[in-house]
Amino acid sequence: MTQAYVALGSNLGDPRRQLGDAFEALARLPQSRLLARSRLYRTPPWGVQEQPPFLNAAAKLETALAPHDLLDALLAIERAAGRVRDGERWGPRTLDLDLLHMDGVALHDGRLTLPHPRIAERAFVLLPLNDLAPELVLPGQGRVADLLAAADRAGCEALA
Ligand code: 5RU
Ligand code: CA
Ligand code: CA
Repeated sequence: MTQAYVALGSNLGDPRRQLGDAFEALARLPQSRLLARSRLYRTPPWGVQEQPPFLNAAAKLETALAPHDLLDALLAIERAAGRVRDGERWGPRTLDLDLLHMDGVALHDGRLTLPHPRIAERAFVLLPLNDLAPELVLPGQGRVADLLAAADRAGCEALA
């Protein structure tokens, strides 16, 4: 079994409900257990700024799935949430699930890079990940709590 961390994001439809449903879907993944869920954060949109604010969160799983099988399962959860991929790369979405890290795994291919290469620069990933694993060291990037301390979290807030 491997511990895995997944980022959740939504800024279309009913983001709070979609993240709640996504946590339930993660809890039902085969050969896996949902160990912890972060708080929800409201965050300003990065990348393309003319879109609604996001809700972001993170999940900690224990899984026997191989990385690409877990990725396929996450994409299936996105599709079940009504995610439409219309070619706009950074556009608004009902649900985005990103595999951030799996303990002991480093890989890079056309579908997946682990650890996710852009965690260090994204407060909307670091804030929820810090709820789950402040001491986690991401190879090549650093310790989550240190990365968060250096990140620009302007406009980000935890929901009650
Ligand atoms: C460029 C820079 C593109 C940073 C992207 C989310 C990026 C987002 C999200 C917030 C995107 C990828 N902004 N922008 N939360 N995803 N707040 O989940 F992240 S598009
Ligand atoms: Ca993403
Ligand atoms: Ca994604």
